[in-house]
Amino acid sequence: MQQQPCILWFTGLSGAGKSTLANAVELELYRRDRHTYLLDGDNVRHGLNKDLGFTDEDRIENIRRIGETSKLFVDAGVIVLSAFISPFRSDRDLVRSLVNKGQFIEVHVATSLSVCEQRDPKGLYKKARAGDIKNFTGIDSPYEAPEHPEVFVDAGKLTIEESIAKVIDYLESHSII
Ligand code: GGZ
Repeated sequence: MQQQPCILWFTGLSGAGKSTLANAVELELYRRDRHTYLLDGDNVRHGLNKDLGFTDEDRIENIRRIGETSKLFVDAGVIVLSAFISPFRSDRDLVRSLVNKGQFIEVHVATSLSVCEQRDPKGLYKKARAGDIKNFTGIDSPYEAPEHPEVFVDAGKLTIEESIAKVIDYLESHSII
């Protein structure tokens, strides 16, 4: 079995579909007997990073730790799927610099703010608009979109199958799987 370890880094707004897509891609890789590990808010912000909030400073530290953790998995030969808003370009570039060229694959889950806000599965946008949550990405905290992501997915327009296929096609065409 061919497998090159790498970091699949899913970035995008809250509600864009990052975790959904990362989970679906992981399932597809599992079906193909690939060795993966998925990092997202559910297993990181409640544990390793439970001391961090959503100020710019805390987000920077959040992504730094996740980047270092992702690198450890890459050292172990794993395909890591990391799904975080990661709003700042410089932080994503820092993670890119931790691994070898070609091992950091930025997947921009580029669902528009209006679609994310309509979905609002946890009611967080509503609270942010009302001022009950401060520093909410896209409302009163910035999101710096990737300029040259390896994979661009408009999850507001594509089906989940089409979105999975875009990521898998990239991995196959770059001989990662
Ligand atoms: C953005 C917030 C905030 C604020 C709580 N801004 O949709 P969710 O709920 O499940 O995903 C969001 C998650 C973002 O955590 P990340 O670790 O990915 O953020 S970052 O990369 O910017 O460090 C959202 C919830 O946490 N959440 N408050 N103010 N998202």
